[in-house]
Amino acid sequence: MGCSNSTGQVNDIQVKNKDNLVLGYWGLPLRGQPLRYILELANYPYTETKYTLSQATDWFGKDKQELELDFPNLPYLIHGDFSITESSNIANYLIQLTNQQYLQGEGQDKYRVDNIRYVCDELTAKIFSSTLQKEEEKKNQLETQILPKIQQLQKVLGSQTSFFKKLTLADIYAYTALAYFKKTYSKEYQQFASDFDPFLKRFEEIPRIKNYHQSERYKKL
Ligand SMILES: N[C@@H](CCC(=O)N[C@@H](CS)C(=O)NCC(=O)O)C(=O)O
Repeated sequence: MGCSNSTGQVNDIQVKNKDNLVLGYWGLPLRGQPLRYILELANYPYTETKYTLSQATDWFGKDKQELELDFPNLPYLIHGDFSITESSNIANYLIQLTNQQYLQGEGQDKYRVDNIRYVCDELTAKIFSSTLQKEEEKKNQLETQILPKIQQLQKVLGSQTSFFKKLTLADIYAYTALAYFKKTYSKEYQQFASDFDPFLKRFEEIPRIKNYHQSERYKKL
């Protein structure tokens, strides 16, 4: 049975007016970014705890123990007296909370959406880990792990500006991965620009995404 919550939406998550939603993650895009986009697309109020690499002890030496999460990790979500980790789990919770089930796609497309979602989640993590490597290993990871996935995405996207007819999680996760790839490997990105630039642009032009990208919430990342 559904219930009305403080934002007037109807779903089966009981939300009390005073429940503040807190997203904890590094002050970086990466695994936290799709979660922010889901919240921004719904215009759902949330606050963030952004940890910095220079003050990583705020997480590792303090909150990781003190927040009493069952499985302490970043990102985490705290919603009133409810808390969870695992980024995909958090994404699913936020979709339900904000009534944006359309983002998951319909019928068999749901599984194709998730296919792109999980490939892109891993791709984002691989791009990040490659940046921590020395030059030779970085090049090796780029060629063997990153570029093949980028090429596969290019083939699946084709000449479209979104992966499905409507906006889905596939676009959110692919945008996160491709924008990060463009920033990190701008030279290598050029060969894909004619296909991916229109895709990136379309996502950036969604009014709530545009507002978010211009806001302090995004700029402070
Ligand atoms: N499977 C987890 C992986 C989480 C993860 O690897 N978190 C990294 C950042 S992306 C981290 O720094 N975790 C903090 C920690 O290990 O305490 C998820 O999807 O949330």
